[in-house]
Amino acid sequence: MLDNLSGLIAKAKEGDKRTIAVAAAEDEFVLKAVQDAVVAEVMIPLLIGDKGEIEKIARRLDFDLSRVDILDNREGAAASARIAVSKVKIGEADGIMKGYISTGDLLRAVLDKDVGLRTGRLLSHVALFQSPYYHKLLCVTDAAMNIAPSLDEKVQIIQNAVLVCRNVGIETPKVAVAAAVETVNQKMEATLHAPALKAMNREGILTGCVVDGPFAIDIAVSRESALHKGIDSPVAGDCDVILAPDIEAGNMLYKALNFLGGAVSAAVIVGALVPVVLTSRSDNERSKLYSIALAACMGKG
Ligand code: COD
Repeated sequence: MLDNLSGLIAKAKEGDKRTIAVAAAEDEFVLKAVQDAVVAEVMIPLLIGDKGEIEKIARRLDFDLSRVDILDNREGAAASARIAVSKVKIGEADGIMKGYISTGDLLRAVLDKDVGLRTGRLLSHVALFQSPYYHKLLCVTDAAMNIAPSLDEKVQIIQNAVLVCRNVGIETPKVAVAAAVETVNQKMEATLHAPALKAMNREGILTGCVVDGPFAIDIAVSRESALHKGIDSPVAGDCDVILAPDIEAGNMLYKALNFLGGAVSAAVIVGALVPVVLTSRSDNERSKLYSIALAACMGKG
């Protein structure tokens, strides 16, 4: 089991290195992250976008592109995303990374009914955190894709998180269904979803994990707080996964951990044919590298 995110780098280096297609690579922050990933030897980049711009930025970064494949595209970012998707389809790329393109436009190319990378499963965002205030890696989902997931979508979001957890050696993750309170309140949907998810888990419909909740975040991550409130659950204070009620809560938790909680993270979208990396400008350099490494080691034993 990985106890810190730097282990992702070692894992990504094992065996064959994965090729990641960078859609609309003509962006300084993105190319810096790609350069770090190349130096760390975690992946092989395939840069798609305006070649002249990419080369100009690379010179500024002192990034040697002599051994990097670049696919010149001057038809705009959405076209670069379609090319990235097509490269996966023909087996020339094992992952996709977001460049200078909106998240929505990139995801729409991935979700395209005819030429996209759908598998029939729900796509969701899974983030792993290493926080100085928690005793192990912590997964948060979904901070960036599913806006207001239904109960059925939450089942699939948990299943995707279980997949990512297994990839880093957490075999049976403990999943806390996060809410504002620990009791059912008809006006708070998360508190209605929690007992339903818990029941599905108990009945063997939702497998590979232990689900409990609703839990406020303090109960999910602090045994002391849980005991203080009289909650005795194997998940309380020791959860591996926090299931956010919706994208706003998930995104705020993601940003709060990174900006206020001293955490580093690694995040990917899973559920498509290949993982998709959505590093944003505001992610720190380490987190960008870890996200690329996570995408590059998904499915490696
Ligand atoms: N998994 C699988 N299929 C999906 C998913 C999913 N998570 N989401 C949509 N689809 C399918 C639908 O079934 C449908 O067939 C098609 O894709 C289009 O779905 P719509 O109508 O919901 O598509 P859009 O274009 O309105 O929205 C899809 C987005 C992924 C763009 C949307 O969910 C979105 O904007 N998510 C938030 C992205 C974001 O802004 N993140 C910000 C933080 S980085």
